[in-house]
Amino acid sequence: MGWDSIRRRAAAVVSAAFLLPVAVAGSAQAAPEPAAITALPPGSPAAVNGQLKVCGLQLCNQYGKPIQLRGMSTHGIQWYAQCVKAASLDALANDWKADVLRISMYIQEGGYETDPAKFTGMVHNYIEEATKRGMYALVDWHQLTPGDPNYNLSRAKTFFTEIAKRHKDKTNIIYDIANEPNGVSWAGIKSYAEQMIPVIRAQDPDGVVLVGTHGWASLGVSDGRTEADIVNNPIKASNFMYTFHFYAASHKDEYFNALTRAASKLPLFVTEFGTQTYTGDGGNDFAYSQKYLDFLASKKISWTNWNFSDDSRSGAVFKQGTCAGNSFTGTGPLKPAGVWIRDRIRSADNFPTS
Ligand code: IDC
Repeated sequence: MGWDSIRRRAAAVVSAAFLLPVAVAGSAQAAPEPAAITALPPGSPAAVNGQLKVCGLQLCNQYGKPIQLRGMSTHGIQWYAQCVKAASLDALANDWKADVLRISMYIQEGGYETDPAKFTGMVHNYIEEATKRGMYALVDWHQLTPGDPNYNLSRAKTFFTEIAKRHKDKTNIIYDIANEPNGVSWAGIKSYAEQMIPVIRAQDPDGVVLVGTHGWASLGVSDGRTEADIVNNPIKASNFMYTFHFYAASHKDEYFNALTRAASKLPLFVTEFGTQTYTGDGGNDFAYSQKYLDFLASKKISWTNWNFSDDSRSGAVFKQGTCAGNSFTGTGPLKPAGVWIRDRIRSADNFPTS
């Protein structure tokens, strides 16, 4: 079923129920929290699918049906906030027909640690902007260097408590607590996840949580390990998924085969991939990328592509300079990787409602 017919069918199920009583103007309450929950546009991906839940190995919608979400990841918001604005998000939702926006907030490299209040505020805002446009908001704790997520544990607790507390009544938030763990064992990541998941659940009991796997979210392959580390020692929690990342010009059969084996054993979400090398640059391998995407479609494994910016690299979908203006629709502003990925995000969704 196409997105447009879903839009028509679901139009009646308007989410007026999302509106909460508006705070009394001039009340003494200092809390700057929004008075009302932003409504999801009827018929949009997030309105149709509603609150997600991990069921078995799948990501299921509010009707308990497995679905695949497809969308884009921002670049680091400390560098490319200029690419995440009204016109570009309108294009992502309406022209690209994306289901999900991954909000990539680095912790180091000039990110969250330098100004927690500022970055938390940016993420709050992007969540509202995604919500207004009917997309899921995937909040990415983009730890990378250092690679051990335990290094940022207390920061992560503070950040996710604030995010989950503010947005717990929304149905379109997904929490990614570790982008790409590296230089850390699977046991170390598991320990981190088992501390973080309850922190989020204390605020938002039904939000889906994602956890990066060892070896830069390679299911361990980049460390010379395999998914067996996880299968033999899974995270003790519910309603979460493991993440897998690939860059198709670098990561061929060994990675692909690990993915295919893991897909029959672990709930997976591909929160990052590129059609080029792991530098996010270089030539595109669209043939191998298609092999990955065909497999992900066959298993209804959700994905977000890296990245929605105009940096100089081949994996940034927009031509350099695009983000200074307001023209984001169509293929005109896109590099080759952008043209390719837009087509694959635009193709019809399949969101069963009964
Ligand atoms: C890259 C950015 C680049 C930045 C670099 C270092 O494109 O501008 O200087 O990070 O932080 C990942 C990471 C992601 C990388 C991306 C491409 O999650 O942060 O972005 N990549 O190298 N894992 C594999 C590839």
